[in-house]
Amino acid sequence: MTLPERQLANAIRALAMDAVQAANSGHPGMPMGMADVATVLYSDYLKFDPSDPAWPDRDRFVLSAGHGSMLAYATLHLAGYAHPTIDEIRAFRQLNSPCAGHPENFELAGVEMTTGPLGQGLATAVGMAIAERHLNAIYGDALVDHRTWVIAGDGCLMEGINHEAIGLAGHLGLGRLIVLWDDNRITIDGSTDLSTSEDVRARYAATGWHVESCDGHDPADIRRAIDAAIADGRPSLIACRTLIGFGAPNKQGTAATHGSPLGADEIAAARANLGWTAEPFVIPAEIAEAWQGFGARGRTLHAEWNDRLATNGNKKEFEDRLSGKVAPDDAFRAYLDSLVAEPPKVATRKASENALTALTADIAALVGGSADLTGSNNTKTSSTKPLTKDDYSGRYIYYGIREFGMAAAMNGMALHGGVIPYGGTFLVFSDYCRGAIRLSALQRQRVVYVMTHDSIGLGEDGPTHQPIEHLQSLRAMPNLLVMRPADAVETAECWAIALAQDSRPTLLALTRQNLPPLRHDVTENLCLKGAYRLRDAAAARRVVLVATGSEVSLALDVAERLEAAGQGADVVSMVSTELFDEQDSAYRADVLPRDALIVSIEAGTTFGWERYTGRDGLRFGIDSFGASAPIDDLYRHFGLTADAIAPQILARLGQ
Ligand SMILES: Cc1ncc(C[n+]2csc(CCOP(=O)(O)OP(=O)(O)O)c2C)c(N)n1
Ligand SMILES: [Mg+2]
Repeated sequence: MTLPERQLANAIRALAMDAVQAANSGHPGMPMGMADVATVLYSDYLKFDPSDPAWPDRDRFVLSAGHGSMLAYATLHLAGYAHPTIDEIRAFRQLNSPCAGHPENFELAGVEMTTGPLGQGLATAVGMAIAERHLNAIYGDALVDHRTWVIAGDGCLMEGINHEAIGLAGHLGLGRLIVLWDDNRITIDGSTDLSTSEDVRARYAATGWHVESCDGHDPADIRRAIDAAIADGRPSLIACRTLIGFGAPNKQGTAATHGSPLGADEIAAARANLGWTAEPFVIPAEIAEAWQGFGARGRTLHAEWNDRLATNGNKKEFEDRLSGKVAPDDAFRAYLDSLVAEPPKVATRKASENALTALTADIAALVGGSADLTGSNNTKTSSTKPLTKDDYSGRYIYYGIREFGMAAAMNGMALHGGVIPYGGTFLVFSDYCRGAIRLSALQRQRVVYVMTHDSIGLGEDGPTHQPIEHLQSLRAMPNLLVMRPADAVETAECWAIALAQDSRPTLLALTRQNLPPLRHDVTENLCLKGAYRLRDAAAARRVVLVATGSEVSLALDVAERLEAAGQGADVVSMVSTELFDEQDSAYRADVLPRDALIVSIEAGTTFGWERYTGRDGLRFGIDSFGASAPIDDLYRHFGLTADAIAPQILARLGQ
């Protein structure tokens, strides 16, 4: 490496060393090891414009090895983005600095996604690459023509999700996805020899990837490998052999550089070794200037792109599409009206398909899929043709049995923009997606999870397939909207609400079994309030029955029994606890009055329902694993029948 180019990379190394030292926390090793690769990427390949980090046709760069966050902060700063400033880098990992411990998409423009949970960055990048090809197929090279770059470490490649992600990417032939693997043979515990003997290159090759290797400290060799990756039609893995902590004379190549400051002595030695004489947090002018010059290429490309957009016949449609704003149209209204005209007795999974049929016909941005349960999740409609290697314009993705990979890919599509992803599996397998659902919520992305077979109501498949703790555990997740509709009208309303979200994901919990129609008025989307009174007590109100989904009709039966015994009972459909909690206290007190016995009914854990019933209320649910049997036997077995519930309530009322 010529001195100047090495010095450009040393700017990343110096900022990483100094920021981690100042914070007394963080990971200097990875940014120091990958500094040369990152410098080549920014100088010659990455398409970016620091003056407009949201330019739709920019390349996407994902730092999957999120612990090396200082690499992202250093490169953004050096390349001339407005943020982070040097003061923000000085405040690395401190409260209110956008330079958080790990990169966060909502803190800094230019950080494409939140990374840190190893493996998910790469898997999310697969979704970005899918979105790029999809939009390219619709709008052409003139408007959409960019790459997705990933820096991933040994950990990202070891995680199980890596298998799902690269399998999907290989199958879909995502040739514009290039992964730069920080092949440093070190993880936290020490040498990778401790834990793996895998031939990673062979695994990627077997999955349909193009594989290259290079010396990660030799710019010419890095360029050769990247050029080969670009030339190949398959997704590419480039194994960049690096020394973790490169430049720190006594610690490089060891796990000691991974996750703690180098210390003043080692930093001084590294500065001497690298020929870096500037003070901490000072970038010499000629180096700053050279880095800022890297953006010139992107600025020119951006200007040319602007010209193409201005004269493009699809300009308005493209801009509308990218804005992400959608509103259900007349066809959806007509569908809602049809539910009143002819109330259907359907499973909510089927009701979801019916709503989607209207919505996907109208909203081109909706791209669906399922983790091999298409016929069970009812996620495919006649408007959504398969998205394949040969036809990226399709809108339905056969994710295969890759729940986590699907969820991460959906995050990538949402983050990319221009696509509103939804995808299905059984609710019980939300556990398999959980890490990515959490990142949908944390990253504030509109992803819709279509989770069917939402209780023991699925019947004979038994306890492995029957969710128990899932609904409540998902409700415990911040910024995730969990919705469990009770009939076809509520299901349609939930879809409208999910699509109207601009900063959170929605999880729809849907039944396998048919449910009777309960709502006969669609003038107002009542689900928006989270919970509402579906039935008013006839006799003086003593009880409020709060139920969700399939148990709302059960609650209505219970109410009949109570009324027959002279005890007035409201029935509340609690579609979404999150939306209900957002209502004002007067509304909440009206729906759940203090002077009534509050009773919850949900075919899942009772854990947490005290939140609404109070300690003195009653909670009906299932606090064990389910069982294998026909549905009616199961509801009887678990005491979820009007026969079983009504007497207990009457007893509590002293009747
Ligand atoms: C899912 C997940 N598990 C564990 C961790 C904690 N962790 C952070 S970095 C790391 C080691 C990663 O090794 P590697 O990717 O090789 O990074 P390097 O040490 O080479 O920088 C671990 C276990 C994490 N961030 N995410
Ligand atoms: Mg490593």
